[in-house]
Amino acid sequence: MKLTFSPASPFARKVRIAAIELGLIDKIEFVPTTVVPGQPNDEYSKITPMKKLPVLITDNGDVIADSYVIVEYLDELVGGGKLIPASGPERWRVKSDHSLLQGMLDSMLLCRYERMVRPQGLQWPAWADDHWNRAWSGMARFDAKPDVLSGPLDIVQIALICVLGYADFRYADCGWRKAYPNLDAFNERMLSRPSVKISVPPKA
Ligand SMILES: N[C@@H](CCC(=O)N[C@@H](CS)C(=O)NCC(=O)O)C(=O)O
Repeated sequence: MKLTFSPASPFARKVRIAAIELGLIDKIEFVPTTVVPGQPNDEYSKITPMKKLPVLITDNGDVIADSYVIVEYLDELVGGGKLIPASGPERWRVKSDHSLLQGMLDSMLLCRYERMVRPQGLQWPAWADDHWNRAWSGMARFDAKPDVLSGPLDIVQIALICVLGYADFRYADCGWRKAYPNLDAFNERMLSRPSVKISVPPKA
C-alpha cells in the first residue's frame, strides 16, 4: 500500500500513528506529497480530485480518501474493533468525538491558511478568529473528559494528539498547556509511545 504523506500534516500523522499501533507500518510506503492551497496540482488531482492528503492507494490500486476512512480500513485489515469500536454505543461515542476533533483540525488548518497563506489584503480576521475559537473550545471540551483521556488507545486519543501537536507546530504561542492542564498531562503520557514520539511534526 502507498500513503500520500507530509510530516507537517496532522491528518497524515493520524494514519501513521494508527499504522504503527496496528502493526501495519511495514506494509505502507510513504510517498512524500506537497499540496499548496490556491495552486493546481494536475498530477495529484488525477489520484484525488480534492487534492488533499493523505490518501491510501491499496495494492490493487483502489484509492481510499480521508484519514478517518483510512484508519477504519487499516483497523479492518487486522480484524476490526482495535481503534474504532465495531458496534454499540461506544462506536457512536468514538465516531462522534472523532468528528469533533476532525472539525477542530479543519478549523486550525483553515485559520492558518487564512492568516498565513492568503494575501494580506484579502484576509478576513473575524472568520479566522471564529475558526480558531472553534478549535480552542474543542480543546476545553476534551480537557473536561477524563474518561476519554485515560481510556485505552483509540482513534479519538490519536486524533487529539494530532490536534495538540499541530497547535505546537503552527500556533506555538497559543498557550494550550497552561489553559488545559489535563490535555498537557495526557500529551506527556502519550509521548511515551514510540508511535506518537516519532511522528511529532518538524519544527515550523
Ligand atoms: N478530511 C481530510 C482532510 C485532509 C486535509 O485537509 N489535508 C490537508 C493537509 S494537512 C490538505 O491536503 N490541504 C490542502 C488543501 O486543502 O488544498 C482527512 O481527514 O484526510
